[in-house]
Amino acid sequence: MITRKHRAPAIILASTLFLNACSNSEEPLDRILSEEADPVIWRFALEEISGSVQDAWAQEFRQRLQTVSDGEIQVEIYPYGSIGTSPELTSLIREGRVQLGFASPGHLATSIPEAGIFVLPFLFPEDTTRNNEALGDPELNELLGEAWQEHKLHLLDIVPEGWMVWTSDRELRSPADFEGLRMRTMTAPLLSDIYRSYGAEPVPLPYSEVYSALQTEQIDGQTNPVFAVLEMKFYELQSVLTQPRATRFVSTVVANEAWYRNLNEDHRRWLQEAREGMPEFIDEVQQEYNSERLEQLRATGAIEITALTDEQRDAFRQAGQEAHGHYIEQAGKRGRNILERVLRLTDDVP
Ligand code: 6CS
Repeated sequence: MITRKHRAPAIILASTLFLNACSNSEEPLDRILSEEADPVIWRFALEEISGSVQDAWAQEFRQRLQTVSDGEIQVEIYPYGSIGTSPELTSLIREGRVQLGFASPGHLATSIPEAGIFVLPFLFPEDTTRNNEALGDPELNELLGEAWQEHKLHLLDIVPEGWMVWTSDRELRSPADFEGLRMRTMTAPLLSDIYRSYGAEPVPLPYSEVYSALQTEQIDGQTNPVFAVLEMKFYELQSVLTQPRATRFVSTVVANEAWYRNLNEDHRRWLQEAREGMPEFIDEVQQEYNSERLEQLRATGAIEITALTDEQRDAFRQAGQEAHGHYIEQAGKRGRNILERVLRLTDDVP
């Protein structure tokens, strides 16, 4: 039986005091970007709350940086809700008011269409090891890095956070089940194209508004990795969790490009050293968070958990195929090169 449940909002987006304080600052930008202070503070903005995969990445990075710099660099972490929505965080990084942070393609592709490659369904290898190899491909990273750079961002790392699942007020086994479903997506237009190709009515919203949109019945479903469904409490308001294994949630760690370029030799080396081994670290964390939290969700008994069969997945694979065309329309020649590179990487694997 499918029922809707109503509870108090899981999070309330905190005020943007910090953001306003920075924007109204009398200090010129070059002072804010200055590295003369002792210890040097690097601000790091998260698109997720404390206890999330992004938080685990940032906490580990802070620790490692402290060690390699012998305490000279301190990282201040701003969890989601403390300074703004994803596009706002990205703007703060572009302006250099925050040096580092996460920028997820599901939002970022609005301004950098090339980033949309990570939201295309059934594209990257299904096998985790092969997927991680593809994400680390130097040619792919170079093409993506150029696009990020044109938008004042330096692409540091690509961080997979686990398979996206659908949560909804109904069973979703075929594109026909999406007919008329108001599906919350991240804000990039390509995601709307994809869910429209399934028959849904896409509703792009910031992450912070998803719980209340479910509560007020403005949306019928949303899509995110399992760990997020638990920590953002979306399961409280949804009846079915479906695992289509169509797309992984992928985010990127970015820096302000000018700040990165002007780092002194030591700082740049420490930044590099602190990130060594991070892909292996975060992959373990995301697997652990997603599998443990799936069991926790099961234990609540609040949401039915199901997975699509290969045959059912094929119907979505076919329906979503036209998104490749939308991606190339939006991301142009470089987008075509990126898509061709990913297809080649996927073909390369036996
Ligand atoms: O759905 C979103 O908007 C967000 N989901 C996650 C898991 N991370 C950040 C992103 O903005």
